[in-house]
Amino acid sequence: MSNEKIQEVYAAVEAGKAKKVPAAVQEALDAGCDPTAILNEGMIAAMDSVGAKFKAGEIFVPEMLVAARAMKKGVDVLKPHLASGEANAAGKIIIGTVAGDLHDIGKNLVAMMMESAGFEVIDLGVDVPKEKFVETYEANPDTKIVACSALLTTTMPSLKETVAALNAAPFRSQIKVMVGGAPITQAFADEIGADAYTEDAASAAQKAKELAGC
Ligand code: B1M
Repeated sequence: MSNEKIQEVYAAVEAGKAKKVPAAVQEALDAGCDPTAILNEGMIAAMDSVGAKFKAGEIFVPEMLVAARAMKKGVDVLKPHLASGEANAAGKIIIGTVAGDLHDIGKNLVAMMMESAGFEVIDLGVDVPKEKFVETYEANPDTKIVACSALLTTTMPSLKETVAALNAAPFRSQIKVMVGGAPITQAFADEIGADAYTEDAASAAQKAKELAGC
């Protein structure tokens, strides 16, 4: 029964039904589905399917965009059920998707999970120039972690440049630099000199707590 409800979320996100997704997520919650399962098996899995169809030339950018909008509506409903932490107690985090990259769903999930873990999150959005990460730290020197997302293989060099700019900054020893996104690996994170790589939003929040000494 609850699996059926998650399948309905999956189908609505995959089809980009922005009006239907919030109701489908609510129904899945009401049926007792685990919020994390709704997110992973319903919404993220649907986006993977959308990505595979795009790659196969079955759908195009507008359809990806519509699915992304639908997913965001669903995340709004899910957010209070995933959030749990004490607000702002763990410290400050700066987060953004690197220059040239417009994908924000994964980054938004990471930001949301970090907020849930008790961090105050300064979200710089997408297509963030490396200088902006540095300037934002300078304006917020109590920041503990700078977190950067890259979702395209073509923006991995941009992530490298961003981390290099942070590594060259005089405040480098005061912060931890976290990186992530679908094409990123632990090996790449090590190569570019980041402090931590995590695969998904939940482990990013967990790692952030560890790095901040919470
Ligand atoms: Co684009 N896109 N897209 N896209 N898009 C992908 C990423 C792609 C894999 C699709 C495919 O071909 N199969 C492919 C990249 C291929 C590659 O890199 N080799 C791709 C492409 C090619 C493109 C364009 C180039 C298409 C074009 O224009 N021809 C273009 C690039 C635009 C740009 O950025 N400059 C483009 C555009 C778009 C849209 C704007 C239409 C839209 C984004 C809308 C938005 O984000 N608001 C879009 C979408 C929706 C996708 C897919 C379908 C879904 C992305 C998504 O939201 N996934 C995607 C296919 C896919 O992912 N399977 C695809 C769900 C999200 C939860 O996952 O973002 O991976 P993800 O986040 C994960 C982890 O990566 C991790 O946590 C999250 C889960 O818990 N994570 C972190 C993320 N950040 C982290 C940071 C951390 C730790 C973990 O620490 C700091």
